[in-house]
Amino acid sequence: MNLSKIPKGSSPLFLVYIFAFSLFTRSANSFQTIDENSFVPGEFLLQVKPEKRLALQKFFKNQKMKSKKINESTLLLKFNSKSRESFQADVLNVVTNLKSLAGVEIVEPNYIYHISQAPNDPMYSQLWGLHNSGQTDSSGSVGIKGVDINVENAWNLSTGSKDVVIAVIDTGVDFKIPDLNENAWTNLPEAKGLPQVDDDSNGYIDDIHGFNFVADNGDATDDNGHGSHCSGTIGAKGNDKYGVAGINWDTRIMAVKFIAHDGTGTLANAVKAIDYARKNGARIMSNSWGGSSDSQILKQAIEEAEKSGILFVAAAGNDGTDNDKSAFYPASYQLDNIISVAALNNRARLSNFSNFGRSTTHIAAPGEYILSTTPKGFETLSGTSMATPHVSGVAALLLSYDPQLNFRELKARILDNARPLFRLKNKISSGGMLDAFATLMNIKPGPDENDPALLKNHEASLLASPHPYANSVDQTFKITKPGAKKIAIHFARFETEPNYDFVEVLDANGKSYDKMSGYHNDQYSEIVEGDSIILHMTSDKSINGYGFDIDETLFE
Ligand SMILES: [Ca+2]
Ligand SMILES: [Ca+2]
Ligand SMILES: [Ca+2]
Ligand SMILES: [Ca+2]
Repeated sequence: MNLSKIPKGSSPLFLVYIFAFSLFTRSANSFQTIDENSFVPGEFLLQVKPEKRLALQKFFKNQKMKSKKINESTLLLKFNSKSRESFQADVLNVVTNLKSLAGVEIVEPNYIYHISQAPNDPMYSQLWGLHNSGQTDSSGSVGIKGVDINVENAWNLSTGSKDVVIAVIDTGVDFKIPDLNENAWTNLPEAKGLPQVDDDSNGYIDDIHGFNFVADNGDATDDNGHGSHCSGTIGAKGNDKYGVAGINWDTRIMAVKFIAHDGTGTLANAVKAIDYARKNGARIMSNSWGGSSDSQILKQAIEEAEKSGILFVAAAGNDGTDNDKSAFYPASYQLDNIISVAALNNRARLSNFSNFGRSTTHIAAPGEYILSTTPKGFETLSGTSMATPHVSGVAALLLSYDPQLNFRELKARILDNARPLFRLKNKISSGGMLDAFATLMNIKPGPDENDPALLKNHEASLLASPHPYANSVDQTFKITKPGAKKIAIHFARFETEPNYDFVEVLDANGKSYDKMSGYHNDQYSEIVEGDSIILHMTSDKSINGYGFDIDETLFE
């Protein structure tokens, strides 16, 4: 069964069904190489016609096989130890033979199911982006359970593969870091070759794990920390009882350094870096960098990568601005192979610093207080730089699971199966956050249950702040729907000076639900408990924006 053909928009129940079914069919397709840990050796479950059960049990007894009744129509069949060996040798034959018996309807190995696979890396519990248990991040923000990329379920399908080469185009990678060491891409002719000799004649001397375009040599060791941090999210060795786990426990990371120690890189070196990764076998490029300069030459280098079938994942930028209005490159180039990534915090909100753009920014991923590997040890960093390797990592994981996919399919699988978050509606083209399991399964997650649009009653409502609002405003607005249990509003327009002028959302008891600032046109407020929603507007002493217009009240 081809998983990519599962219809979209399936209900959660359907999802569970398909998951179980796919476990069976994937195993069935590979009986000869089936992992012996995936079923109990020598055991089969038989679904039989109830009226034939006793006769079959008698038959098995005569054959010196033990059978046990599970229910009226199900038998557990156990081979003795001798026949277990032949069973291991050819499971498919055994299944065929058992199926041919009169009264036997279904034969399956006695499969072993696992709890969602969590790795044993000691710092794993701090990685809220991979598993949000409601833990507090290093800023003290208490996370919302489940606001993560749902990778533990995906790890039941794949934990990565050494067949996938992913280029981290950045400050280099320090492969002396124990969690990164095993997952380095290695150019074998150079690794076994001679110093100062281009052993593989690819035009680059001593490019053992990648290339350094700052120093123009084969040593792409990270002298900043940024590239190693991104690499840890993509592919820190997982389940090794050490440090952190990456999205891919196994992968091959190509270190392509064009950004110097000070965190800056030139266009000339960016182009060389992209060309290098393209010519040397990368399938995915992870790019946690950018700027406002629109370069046709840079765009062409990425177009060449597209022609070679390479997915180019790029950070949306950290200015807190709308990329639809002021572009950020390379994320904003309109190319089919680019995914532009915004940053999310552990409470399902777009990071204040994250750029967005309803047409030019594609998906959000964890980007605040992300723990990962650096040459100095484990460090917590924030930025769309940290969100980007989550998406690149899931692209690599998907490629390990389904190696036939081309870059268009990789991109579509990731974006079409983003998990909807109402705060991302009208801000990010997919309207959602990265979901690794949904991406691998190709099943679209259901709607955001916190979405105010799902409240039963919608009523036109006209309420506005002064336009523009004044300096040092301290004003309260209130909307009441008597008898309502929950209430929310829709802002047709919301523009305040980012991080200086605020609109706090409260209930009648003064409980705070949100403190909004910046640009939230065509956005809902939080859902507030009770029949009243209160908006408390405050501004500082300079630079005042439009304010807000409310056009709808929602309640039930
Ligand atoms: Ca070489
Ligand atoms: Ca060499
Ligand atoms: Ca580890
Ligand atoms: Ca202001």
